[in-house]
Amino acid sequence: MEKTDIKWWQQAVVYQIYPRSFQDTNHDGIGDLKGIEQHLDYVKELGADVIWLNPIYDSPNKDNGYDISDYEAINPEFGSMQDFEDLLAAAHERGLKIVMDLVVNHTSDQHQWFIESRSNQENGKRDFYIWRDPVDGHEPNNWGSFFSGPAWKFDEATGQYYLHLFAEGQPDLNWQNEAVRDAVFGMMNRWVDKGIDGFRMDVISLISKPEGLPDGQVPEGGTYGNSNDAVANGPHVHEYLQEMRQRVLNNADLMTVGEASNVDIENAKRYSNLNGQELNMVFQFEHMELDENPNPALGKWYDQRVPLPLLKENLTKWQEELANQAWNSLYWSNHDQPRIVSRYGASQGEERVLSAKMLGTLLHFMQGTPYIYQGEEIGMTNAYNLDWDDFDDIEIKNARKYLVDQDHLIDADTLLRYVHYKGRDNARTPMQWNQEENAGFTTGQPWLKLNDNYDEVNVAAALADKDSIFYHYQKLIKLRHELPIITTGRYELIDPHDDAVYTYKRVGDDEELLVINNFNDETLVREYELPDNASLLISNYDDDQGKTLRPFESKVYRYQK
Ligand code: ISL
Ligand code: CA
Repeated sequence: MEKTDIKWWQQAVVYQIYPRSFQDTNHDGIGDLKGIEQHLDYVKELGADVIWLNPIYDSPNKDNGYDISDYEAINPEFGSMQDFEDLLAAAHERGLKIVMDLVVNHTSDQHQWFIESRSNQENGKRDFYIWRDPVDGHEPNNWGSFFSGPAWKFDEATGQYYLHLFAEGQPDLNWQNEAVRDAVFGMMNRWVDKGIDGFRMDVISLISKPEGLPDGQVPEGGTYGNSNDAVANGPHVHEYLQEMRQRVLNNADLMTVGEASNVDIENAKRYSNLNGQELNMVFQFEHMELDENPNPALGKWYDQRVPLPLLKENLTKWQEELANQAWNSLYWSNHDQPRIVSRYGASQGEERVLSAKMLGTLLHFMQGTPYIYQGEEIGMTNAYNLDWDDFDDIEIKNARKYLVDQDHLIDADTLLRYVHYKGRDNARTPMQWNQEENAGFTTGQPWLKLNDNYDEVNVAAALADKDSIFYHYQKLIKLRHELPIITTGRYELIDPHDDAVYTYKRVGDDEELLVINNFNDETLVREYELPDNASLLISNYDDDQGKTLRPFESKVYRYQK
């Protein structure tokens, strides 16, 4: 990769904000746009270039904003369109870009299109969604929803089923209908005209459904067919994205990232090809799905860590195979994933701090565009203090309803253990700003219980400590901005079979970086060949003990070849 070819979004670092949990300013316990504006300087201080906002559009919140009832109105809980315009202007003043969530695989069942669509079979909007007659009095096929239970809902009034790959309140749009594409692209262009800087596209790999909607495979012991496998990367998805590129994305210098459930290398090369026909990059899921339950009927619900060699093999595959052809996104966390220190590091004490820095270093020295999820930069952990009555997430609630109560696949205590390891609410507890009541998030009643460790884990404490995780991330971002080799260098894995240490190189024309990361909470000895001119670029300890690697030690050397 030539240095001159670098695009701005390849050298950028993205900070993801989950507005509901970031900062409340009007005491209703719900984060809002004004709260985000208040903290723009914080994001700037960290050094990120781009903010990705989770959905802020009008929504009945069956799935926290991923069920949109009006794409062109702001959810009043978050503020007004004026607040949004103010936020965008304030961000731009600081040189920060804003990328919006685009949720167009489905709408809310409260969206005007669906209200019309379900009104009767002859309605002009009927074909905006995916309606089918019952087959032998049953669902049209065996697909299960991503949130457990069936993917079809029978509509008594019109005698047909509609498809919802996610919650019942999230009917799938029919992308085969040209009028749907016109409506979506028109809406996107109006946001582009407002001056936004890009889109993160929700489950974009699912928009093209397979011809004839064939049954999915039912896992052993399971009840429903796998709709993800049946639908992902459908027959027209690339065609639709190329059309979107022509009709919307080429109208401005945007950053685009497709959330691509079930995407493999070959598909990713098409979605995010450097030829610029579709998207800039995708969020692939393979490294997030290594710790799924061996019983496929239980899907993601599990509590066992991944052996390190498997993680390396996977991340390495993506680094090697996309190089010079497509572009990677790099992420450890988001609003759907548990906290990364609780997954690959430690949740408590000094080890929490060390492991957060180690994990940050490992990710940020790879090739791709890194995403930091709010709170990751202070090492926020899973919320082990939340119990059944505290959860809000529909995925967690449905897992309880279907996997425990209806299908008896698992007992409630085991599921709770899995939820504490994997549940989405681990990421969604309010941002921890300081030691004050509700961590400074709200003076009202927070919409979701806080993690009870905010006394220790909070932004104020991080900013006051020069050795904090925050400043480590700040340094990682700065290095990415300053050293093109982090963007362009070739990746090379050093220790594929080592089950405790993950070491890789970035190879440039005349220099190299050696990135060493100890995943163990024990001291180990490992020896690497280093030229005499090697200097330590960043580390999470204040001295270098050569071949001795202390718990979660992470260090990067830079040297001339
Ligand atoms: O969250 C997941 C695993 O825990 C995924 O299955 C997730 O549902 C999937 O990646 C799609 O996620 C996106 O679309 C969903 C929404 O609930 C998620 O928050 C969003 O990121 C439906 O819009
Ligand atoms: Ca509020």
